[in-house]
Amino acid sequence: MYSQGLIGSGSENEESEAFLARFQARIDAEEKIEPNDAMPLAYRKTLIRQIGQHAHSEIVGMLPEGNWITRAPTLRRKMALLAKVQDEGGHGLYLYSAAETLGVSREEMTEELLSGRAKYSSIFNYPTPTWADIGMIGWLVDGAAIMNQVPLCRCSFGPYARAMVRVCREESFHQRQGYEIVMTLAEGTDEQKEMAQDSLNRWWWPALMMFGPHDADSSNSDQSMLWKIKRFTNDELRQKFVDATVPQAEKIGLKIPDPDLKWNPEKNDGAGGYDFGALDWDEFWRVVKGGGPMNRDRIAARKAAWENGRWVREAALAHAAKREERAATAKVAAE
Ligand code: BYC
Repeated sequence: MYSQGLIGSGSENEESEAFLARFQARIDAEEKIEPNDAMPLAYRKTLIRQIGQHAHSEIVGMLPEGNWITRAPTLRRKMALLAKVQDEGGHGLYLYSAAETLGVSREEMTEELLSGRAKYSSIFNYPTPTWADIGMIGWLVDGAAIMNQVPLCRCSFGPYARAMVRVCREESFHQRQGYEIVMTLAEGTDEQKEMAQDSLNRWWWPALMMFGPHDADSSNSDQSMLWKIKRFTNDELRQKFVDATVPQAEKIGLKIPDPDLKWNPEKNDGAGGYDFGALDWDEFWRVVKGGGPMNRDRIAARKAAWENGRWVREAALAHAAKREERAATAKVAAE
């Protein structure tokens, strides 16, 4: 996702070697890059793409859980889910604001999402037919998100790094509430346990796909690592997630749906880790390109929300303009 009208893009078109070296030296010295600092155009574009995709993921990610708020089994579950979905909306807003500091507008980003030009996380294109899926999203999807986002708190771009600090705190609460839902089902009746296992079978592989393609197929990783936007590669984070999550599944008696999953004491430089089976990359790319089970519904829901909210945006702008006008009139009268 690339934007038009980037702040300062004109002068940055003439990026001399000395300018690029100075910029890289700041990155290597762990200095934070702030919105008004000079930066290579490609750095700006990479951030707009990633932060925009991240913001869209938070907003689209409200949909699969949002449709369970009224159906959650108890008042306590409803309240927690309502608060969680609201948190995700807040994350989207911090992230859109962080992207806006790079010179792209919220309207442009939304237009790119609704027209299908901007990506959002593949994971939100899977359906949530049972209550166990809501637990699974918290445990696995928020769990994977934390694994990816904790290193982003050290991202070289200041506004993104700072937004991630609060996001990670909230995601860690979400992960626990999800795990608690799954644990309750896993310790319940046979039928409830079966529901939890069926849900794990459906979400395990898509959760691993959240980390993106294999490093060898990751077109952006090398440069993003050099710029310290990413601190770990896609495969490194996927491995950390598997190693952290398998014992959690074992603790509540659920089985990871991977016949190739095996403890390997040699892995992770001798610290040990799990070998796991091959991901279905055809499925991954199909979903990323819009062919997942829920892609069409998700975009249709976002289009309807954007259209239905138009009058609210217009009314808020008209109200702000009126207040500004009144304040200006009052100032003139006072002089
Ligand atoms: N889905 O070169 P690569 C949440 C794209 S929401 C779709 O490795 P990169 C939550 C990638 O964009 C949290 N597309 O890319 C919310 C690239 O495309 P282009 C979501 C994917 O950027 C509600 C191409 O594939 N988290 O927690 O270096 C409820 C090649 O990939 C995916 C974030 O957004 C994917 N899974 O690394 C509950 C984290 N993977 O533009 C929970 C922020 C890759 O080159 N993003 N692609 O055509 C990142 O950390 C990085 O962008 C990624 C990909 C690790 C995802």
